[in-house]
Amino acid sequence: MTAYFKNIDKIKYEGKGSENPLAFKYYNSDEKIGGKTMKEHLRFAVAYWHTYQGTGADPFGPGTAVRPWDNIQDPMEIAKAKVAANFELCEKLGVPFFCFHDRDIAPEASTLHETNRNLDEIVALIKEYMKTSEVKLLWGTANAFSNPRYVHGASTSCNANVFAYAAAQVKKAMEVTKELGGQNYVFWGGREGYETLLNTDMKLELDNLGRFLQMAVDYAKEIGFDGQFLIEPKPKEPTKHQYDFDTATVIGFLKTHGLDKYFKMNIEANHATLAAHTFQHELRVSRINNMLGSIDANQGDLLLGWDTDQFPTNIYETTLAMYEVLKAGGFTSGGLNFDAKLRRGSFEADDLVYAHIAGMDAFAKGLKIAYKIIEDGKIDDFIKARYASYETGIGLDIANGKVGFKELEKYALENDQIKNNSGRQELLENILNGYMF
Ligand code: XLS
Ligand code: CA
Ligand code: CA
Repeated sequence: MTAYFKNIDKIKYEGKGSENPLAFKYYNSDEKIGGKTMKEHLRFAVAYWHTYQGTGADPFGPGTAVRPWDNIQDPMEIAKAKVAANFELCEKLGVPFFCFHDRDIAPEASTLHETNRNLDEIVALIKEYMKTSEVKLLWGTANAFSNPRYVHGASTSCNANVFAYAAAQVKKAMEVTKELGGQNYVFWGGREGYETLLNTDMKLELDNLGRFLQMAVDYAKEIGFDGQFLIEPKPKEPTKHQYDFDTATVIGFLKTHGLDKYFKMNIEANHATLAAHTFQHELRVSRINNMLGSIDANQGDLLLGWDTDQFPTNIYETTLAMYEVLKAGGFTSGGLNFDAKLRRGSFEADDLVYAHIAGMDAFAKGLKIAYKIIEDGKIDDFIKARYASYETGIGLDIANGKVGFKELEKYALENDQIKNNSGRQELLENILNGYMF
């Protein structure tokens, strides 16, 4: 069998002191943290699109990536090489899952019929690999945004034929995800948004998006797909106004359309940044609504206003993310998918390995610190004490819905000399630093 990552052996855990760049310093898959192994906690996944489709092209120049399948011409043979490369990479990294868009794994042909045939052929090949490999599919999705037919969106297009085409594509992508044992199915609203209201019927577009998602729910029931449906919020890019702006917007939309019980969130760090939220904020909003499903583990650049999709290396971010995941009770069907791409200057195939090691170590370290923060309880105790006024007396009555404005006016007239306590933000930031270093 051809090896695509020839210079790479299986990546092992060597611990913090190791100077081997091809070893984990923190990710020790079998190490137990609070009763679960790191592998079970973190559920890493490789993202097919950036890892095998990414070329490093940008608006100023073509791709720079040098890849082992560069000398293959036939698109289907390239697709097959990428399947082999995917299983090899996941196994060498010890990454238990991968994720894909339909068009990442098989090339689009000139008719939908032929495109589906290409997909079936590659899915059969992936199934063959899965017979002998432990690598599984975390989630599948449909790319209903790249092809020019989606210029005005997919389910929110002004053109009903495009709505129908997108439905056919998502139907097939769901079938394929089921066939490969995918544990989730993701909806990211590619071009579901608008550029200007001068040409947009916003109400119709949003209603159509709701109808489309309802059709997906109905079809999942019909075929017995029991994976979790996930929605991935993003505020802008590619359209100026994306309908799935952020978690709060998406939850409101799902509730309006009676769909909230069928969906959880797939939170991407870089999308949180674009929405002017922190990654932790998006995870917290999901968690308190019991909708934290999965994570697209990357990071953005605070100095740039676009989706840089960098590999996650910021330990503060990974720590606070894992704090939310642990507080949510851990992942069930979800995981940490590296929706991240190499910088254009990191063009060698081996850079894919270094990048994943960096991301895996950053989340492993984050997990350990987050676990310590929760176990130690200083921060949680502080928060609990800060809201203690709601545990007795008038606060408890407010929380239990026992009082209204009249009772509260009576209380306030008798208790109008207010005393507040400090929020102690700097103290808490220093306590966090104490856990970090
Ligand atoms: C794009 C999104 C996309 C989704 C899957 O910004 O991150 O890649 O994760 O369609
Ligand atoms: Ca993503
Ligand atoms: Ca992104």
